[in-house]
Amino acid sequence: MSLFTLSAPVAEALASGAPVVALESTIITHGMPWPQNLEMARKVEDTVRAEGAVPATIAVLDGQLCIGLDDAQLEKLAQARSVAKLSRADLGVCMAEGRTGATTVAATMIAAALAGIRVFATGGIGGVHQGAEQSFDISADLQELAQTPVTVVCAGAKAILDLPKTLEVLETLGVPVIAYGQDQLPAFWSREAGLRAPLRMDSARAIATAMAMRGALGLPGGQLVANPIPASAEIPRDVLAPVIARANADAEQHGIRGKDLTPYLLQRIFELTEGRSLESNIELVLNNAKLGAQIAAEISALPA
Ligand code: PSU
Ligand code: MN
Repeated sequence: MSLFTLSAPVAEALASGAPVVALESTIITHGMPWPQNLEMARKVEDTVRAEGAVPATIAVLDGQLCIGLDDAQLEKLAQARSVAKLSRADLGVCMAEGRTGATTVAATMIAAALAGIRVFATGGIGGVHQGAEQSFDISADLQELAQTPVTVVCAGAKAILDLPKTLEVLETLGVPVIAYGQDQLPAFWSREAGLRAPLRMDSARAIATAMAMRGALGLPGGQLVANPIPASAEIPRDVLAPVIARANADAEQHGIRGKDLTPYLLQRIFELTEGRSLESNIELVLNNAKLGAQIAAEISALPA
């Protein structure tokens, strides 16, 4: 049995050098409630297709690492309960035990790189949590960016994280953090984090070329592209700040930690904003899927 299964459209695109965009599944199972999660997953795939690329949503289904899901598989995953959340540490165990799990940014990067997919679009990455000096809670996503050669398009780090510490760790790990089209670091639901991004680029072609340069230099790892949420969908920082503070306080009070923390915070913010955070979340993921597809097209067009 082969290590992973490519869907027919993904296999075809990879064989012909056509652009492919990897998509994660934890955002479906742990990041959004049913049925908006399925709607989002379908729309993201459609957005990638509309830009002329092939979407490859990644998950482990009954032990098989699947790269590219069909609609029935997407729907089943979106409805499933108690699906495992798979990061680098969990992938092998889930596959060995024949179980089903959703891939985080880290695990999706690993699968994408295995299949030869160079670009991956998502919402937000994991990072350094607030209070990490006590909890040591730093997402494995950051280490993955340092070692796996995939360009990850996100909307910046979630404002539930400690953004200055997240940038410091990424700098230590040698990960390029590139704001797209602006100097400021975007902060997921808000266009600006109040922090300058380490790097800025203004075109998909330049981002594709930078990835190729990294490879040519023999540098391992990927790039993090932070694409600001469209202005029409943004929730301003001052509106969110008290909501995030409240969500973090609730998490602490209820002793939520480890893998459960990010899903808990997202759900709590969804409740506290009466669904507005989810609408923004969906819009920013679609926006990232579009840019991801454009970057994938530029990578396909680079001279071999
Ligand atoms: N951003 C979202 N929803 C999510 C996540 C990010 O809007 O569900 C997920 C991603 O899969 C990311 C993970 O890799 O949260 C990070 O989890 P942790 O902080 O436990 O590493
Ligand atoms: Mn964590």
